[in-house]
Amino acid sequence: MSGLNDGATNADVTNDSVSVADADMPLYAAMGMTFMQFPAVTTLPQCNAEVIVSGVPFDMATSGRSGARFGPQGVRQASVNLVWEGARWPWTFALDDHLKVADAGNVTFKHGEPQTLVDNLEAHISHILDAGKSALTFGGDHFITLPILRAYAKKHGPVALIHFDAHTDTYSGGSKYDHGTIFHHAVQEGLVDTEHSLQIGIRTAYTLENHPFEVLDAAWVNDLGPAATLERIKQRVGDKKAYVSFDIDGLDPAFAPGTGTPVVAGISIDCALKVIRGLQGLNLIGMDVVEVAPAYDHAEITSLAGATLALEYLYVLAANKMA
Ligand SMILES: [Mn+2]
Repeated sequence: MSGLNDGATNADVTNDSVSVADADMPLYAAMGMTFMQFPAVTTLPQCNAEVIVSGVPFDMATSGRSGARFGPQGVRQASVNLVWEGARWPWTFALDDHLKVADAGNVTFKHGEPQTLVDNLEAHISHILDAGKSALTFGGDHFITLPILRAYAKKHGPVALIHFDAHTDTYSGGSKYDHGTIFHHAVQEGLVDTEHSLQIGIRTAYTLENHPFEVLDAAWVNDLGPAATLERIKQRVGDKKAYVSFDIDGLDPAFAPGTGTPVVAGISIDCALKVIRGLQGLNLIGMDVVEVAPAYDHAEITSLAGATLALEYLYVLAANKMA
């Protein structure tokens, strides 16, 4: 063990996955544990995992309360509660028997230079996709979905988007690094196949005229329930390649208080899990869970919800493979 004054610096300390204190790495970027205790990986093309988990500890695009940079670690920490169950209820098989998943740690960037996050994240996701794998990514604020979608569109063409959120994130004020404008830019850049995309759980103002997405607002979902919601999703998405973006503030603050811009009267975690579980049979190619901000959380409610939604998605991928 190095003493304090022997010339060693933190930059010399490494573990299997990341350099703990790379000069360009923001504080808190180092990974403490993996999601669901999946193996940690560094060399993506050589690893045999089919799904690569990544964290993006970035919240410089947040308009409200910051703190989503701690989301990846919050979700990974809460996932410990889910590891013991060999076959997650109500699934009848163990995930590990049917889907190989690994955790690649956190995407890093240069502090104060948001464009380096944009570049590094798109390159990282492209690296995963070019290796024939798919991505499950934990934010970070919702801005991270834009570079991810750029990588996905480059590989797969415009994707059908299944977007859970309290906000449409289609605001067009022109701001570039902004978690409220990402789907405006994604549409402008042709990353999303809007004819086959939906936004679910919306309960804040947006421009109704020429809105590019079908919206299932929170009141509609709460009144009609998960079965009707799934019917609309399946009809809209069809057999298109579909990407799921889950802003945790789509859930009601009772189920997800730990987030930057909470809005009351959202959907329940029970409803959201039933909807994710019901996506079985769709051509799912990726997912992110964003806006978990553990500093505003209580008893890991929000982190656990995020971890559980992501795990449910992995079971759906496994079930799709088995079908
Ligand atoms: Mn959002």
